[in-house]
Amino acid sequence: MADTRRLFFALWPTPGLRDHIYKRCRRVVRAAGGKPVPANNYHLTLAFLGNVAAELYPRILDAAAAVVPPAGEFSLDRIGYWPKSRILWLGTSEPVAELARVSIELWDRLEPLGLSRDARAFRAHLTLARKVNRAPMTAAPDRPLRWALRGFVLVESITDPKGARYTVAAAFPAGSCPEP
Ligand code: 2AM
Repeated sequence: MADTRRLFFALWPTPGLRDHIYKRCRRVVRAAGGKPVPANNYHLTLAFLGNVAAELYPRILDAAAAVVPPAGEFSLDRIGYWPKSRILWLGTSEPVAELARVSIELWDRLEPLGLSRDARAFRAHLTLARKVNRAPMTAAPDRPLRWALRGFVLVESITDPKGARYTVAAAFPAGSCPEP
């Protein structure tokens, strides 16, 4: 089989934010009855690449380094459920333009490498649980969670018998772009 890597770009919470997400959502996650995502795996996907040829990896890094990383902050203030994918998620009540911008810019630079843009419109969400069969009992976390944007990361997903294992392969911090 060709040498491939399963990759996606994401926001990765700090340990402090990750703990707050876990604590403020655990009641609703427990009540939802699905398969909770382990807190160590929490992330907000910006662009899912899937399995890509390993030889593309250096060009993917270069493409990402040319994107202006997200800055500012936004609030995770909404819990939702997508029945089709059976996902319970934590997200935002309003679209976050800054995140949509980064997702679009990433794809603008990845497409020329032969990677396919997700046909669906970007919707910022952090998956809390999978295989969920019922809508959540509440539409908000115990309190909104503020996410201070400090850049984004490239994550490699390694599938082992216990489920997906995510490794941060590269970071693109805010403030790392060369001056024009
Ligand atoms: P999800 O949380 O809504 O499932 C790693 O799999 C990350 O990439 C997940 O956050 C997942 O979103 C996202 N993703 C987007 N498109 C995907 C796809 N076609 N297959 C698997 N994961 C996908």
